[in-house]
Amino acid sequence: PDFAGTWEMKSSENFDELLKKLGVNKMLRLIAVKAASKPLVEITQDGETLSIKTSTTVRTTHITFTVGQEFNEATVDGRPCTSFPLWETDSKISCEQTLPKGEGPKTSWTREITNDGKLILTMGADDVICTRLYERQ
Ligand code: R12
Repeated sequence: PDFAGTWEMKSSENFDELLKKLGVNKMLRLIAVKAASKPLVEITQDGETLSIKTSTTVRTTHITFTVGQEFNEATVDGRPCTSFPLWETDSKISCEQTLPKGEGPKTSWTREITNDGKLILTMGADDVICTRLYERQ
C-alpha cells in the first residue's frame, strides 16, 4: 500500500486516556492534547521503508524504518524504546515497542491504509487504545 503523502488528522479518540495510562501529569496532558489536535504528518515511502515526520507545536518526531526490521524510536510520552514493525495484513503495519528496562505499560502502534485511502493510526498502552484518523491533505 501507499502510505506516502501529507496527512491531516480528522478525528482522534482516547489520546488523553492513553497519556493518562502512561502516567503523564495533568498539566503536560493539557498541553499535549491541545498540540496533538492539529498535527501534520508527512510520509515518504520506498518499498517497505517508511519515513514518518509528525509535527506539532510542542514536539516533532521523525522516524525511518523498514517493515520487518527493528529500529529505535520513542514512545508517545517520549521514552526511548526499540520497535519492531511487521505486516499485520497487506495494508496494516503493527509495531510492538520494548522499553530498555521493560518498565511501564506495554506500548505499541499500528498504521493502516484503508480501502478509501485514509490512514488509521492506533497507539496502545496496555488495554487503552487511541485511534486517530488521517486524510490526505
Ligand atoms: C511529555 C512531553 C511532551 C508530550 C508528552 C509528554 C507531548 C506529546 C505530543 C505527542 C503527539 C503525538 C502525535 C501522534 C500522531 C501527534 C504532543 C505527551 C511534549 O513529557 O498522531 O502521530 C515533554
